[in-house]
Amino acid sequence: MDDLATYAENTWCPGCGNFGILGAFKKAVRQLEAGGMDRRDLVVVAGIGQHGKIFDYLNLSGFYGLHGRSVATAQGIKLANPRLKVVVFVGDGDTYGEGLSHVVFAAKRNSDITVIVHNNGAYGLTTGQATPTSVKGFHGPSTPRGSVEEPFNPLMLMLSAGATFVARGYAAKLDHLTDLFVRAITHEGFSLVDVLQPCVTFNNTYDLYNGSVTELDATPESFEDSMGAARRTDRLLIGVIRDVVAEPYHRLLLGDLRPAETRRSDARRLTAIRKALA
Ligand SMILES: Cc1ncc(C[n+]2csc(CCOP(=O)(O)OP(=O)(O)O)c2C)c(N)n1
Ligand code: SF4
Repeated sequence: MDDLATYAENTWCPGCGNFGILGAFKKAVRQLEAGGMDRRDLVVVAGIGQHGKIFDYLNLSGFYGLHGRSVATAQGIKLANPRLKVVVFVGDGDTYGEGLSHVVFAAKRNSDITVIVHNNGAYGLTTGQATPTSVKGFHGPSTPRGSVEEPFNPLMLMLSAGATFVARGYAAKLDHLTDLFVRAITHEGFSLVDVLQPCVTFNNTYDLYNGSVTELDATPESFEDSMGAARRTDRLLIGVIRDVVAEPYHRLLLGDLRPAETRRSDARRLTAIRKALA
């Protein structure tokens, strides 16, 4: 029996890359449990979109954020209870579009959360509009004559913002993706895994990725080499592109404090607020 599954009926299109992400994540959770993690210490936050449905299909605790705001929610959860592992599932429209500033600042401050981006180059749930990672020429309801914009490179953006762990995976390479998820969640500090996720209905990129995705041999050592790996377009490199150690935000800000565990009772807080306002 799959004890990570739920009763929810899966409504993703057959062949959607999201199935690979769900499968790899379940495998990663089991590996982390085998290493001693308690799944009750894992919190899932999901954005709004096809990607967000992953939370419906996972028997784990969590929270649906607003579209574009789930990275902010995840940071709040981590600050309130730093003992928790917080994983956020977001879409490329959700987080590189509406929520861009949240993910940039989460990376800058090294917030100890893991962001998993279902990057399908389209706003899937709302029927295929162009996102910041849609390729030039992309046809959709918002770009009927083809997008005239160049996409931006999210990995280069995250590196520039100071992310301490940056990786790219491919939804069709399940074991490789599982390993990326385990490493990202184990990493102390901000981690982002950008997952190349074919959307069979609005942006079917299986052939493109099968022909160009290449596994990195090793994590680049210098920042410049990480940038070089992220920038490549002749091959799409998958693997860990950056992995460095730095103090996470919650420890810099709070030391060993755990606000959720040491918080005052409502009555004491009300008394303190009344006193402050008097
Ligand atoms: C603030 C706000 N703007 C727009 C919407 C409508 N909306 C819901 S899902 C979605 C698209 C999601 O696209 P993406 O984040 O790329 O995820 P996908 O569906 O492709 O997984 C949009 C625009 C919303 N719910 N809230
Ligand atoms: S529309 Fe695209 S992203 Fe949504 S379920 Fe179908 S294949 Fe997946």
